[in-house]
Amino acid sequence: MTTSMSAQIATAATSATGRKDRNDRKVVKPTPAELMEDTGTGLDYGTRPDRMPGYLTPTDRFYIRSHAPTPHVDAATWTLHVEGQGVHKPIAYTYDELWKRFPLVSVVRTIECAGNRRVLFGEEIGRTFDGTQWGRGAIGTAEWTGVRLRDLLGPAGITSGACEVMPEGLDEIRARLPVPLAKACADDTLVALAMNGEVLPADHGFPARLVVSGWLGAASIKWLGRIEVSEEHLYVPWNTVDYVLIGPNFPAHKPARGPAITALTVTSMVELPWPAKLLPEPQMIRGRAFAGENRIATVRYRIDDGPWQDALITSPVAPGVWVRWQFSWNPVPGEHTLRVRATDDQGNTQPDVSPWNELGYLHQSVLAHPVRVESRARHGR
Ligand SMILES: Nc1nc2c(c(=O)[nH]1)N[C@H]1C(S)=C(S)[C@@H](COP(=O)(O)O)O[C@H]1N2
Ligand SMILES: [Mo]
Repeated sequence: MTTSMSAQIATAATSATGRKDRNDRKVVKPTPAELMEDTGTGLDYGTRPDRMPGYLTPTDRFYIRSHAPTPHVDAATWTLHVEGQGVHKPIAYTYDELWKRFPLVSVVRTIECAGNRRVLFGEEIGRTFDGTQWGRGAIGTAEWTGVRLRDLLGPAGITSGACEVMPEGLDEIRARLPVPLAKACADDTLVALAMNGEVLPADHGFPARLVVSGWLGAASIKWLGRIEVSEEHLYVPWNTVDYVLIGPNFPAHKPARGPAITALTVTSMVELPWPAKLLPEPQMIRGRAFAGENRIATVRYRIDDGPWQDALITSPVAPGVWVRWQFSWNPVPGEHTLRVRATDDQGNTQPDVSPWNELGYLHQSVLAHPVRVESRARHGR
């Protein structure tokens, strides 16, 4: 895998530049409407929940969430700096060194934006939120290959007082969000160089991105340029004004407007369009459930006012990745409502209403998925 990946490095960089020259798009990969939902920002594209063929999200439809245009980084001259008061000896790595000097690790992990389902959150409470207008598509699962962050920190010598590690992106906004040292040193916190067996695509962070298992997507900083190790808590826009919970239930901690979002909460989705149209015949209904750093324990579903029943979980269950589930249904013609409620191994369960917060984050309510069932003669009209 390594050899073929290195062979692709040149191609990845060239094609990125080529496309940028041809038009003014802010992202590089094609985002066809059959696979991705355009949120209208030119930067953010969701995965269509009904276009997820297997357990992993294929890279061609993996959602993109960027606060600024995809930067074009030349891996040949790029270096990753590890520095800050929390290291004894600052160090810089070249791209080649990252591939060769450290053990390569592959993990399958889900990345989800804290703002996923923001539109549905607005509908739930009868208002709209500012921010990217996400439906259900700001979530995806990939196999990430790279180097453990702790392996990169080691040679710099972490001080005994170090407490936070802050990756910084090379995009226009210099995206950065600190994570506690323990989380930074976890087995599955990676500096990823590849995604689904291919060199990391430009939009997903080429040449290197962080993958922080179970945390809000914003922690998985793309286009890494610098990693700061600190001996004190760092305040940056993303943990004081942007990715914080603001509202009556969430006390502000100055200078932060509210508690910073860390691990994600338990959620689920049905792999059908919204609203869905089905034929009145026996069929398998499939979906996903995700519980951040926890494991999914059960997934239950309910059709209209019927009983809650167990769906069958058909994939491995682990922290930091979604599960796939299914149940069979032979629907009768008419309008139906499908509800799914996932519960994690800590006893957290999807509520009927999500705690309101000004920026519309962490929507996790049981969704009332509208389904119309029509006979073949009327279907498709
Ligand atoms: N440098 C940088 N990293 C970033 C972002 C960004 O705008 N700049 N967006 C973050 C957010 S909010 C999310 S949800 C994830 C999305 O990752 P993806 O685009 O690969 O799906 O990247 C995170 N990493
Ligand atoms: Mo995000």
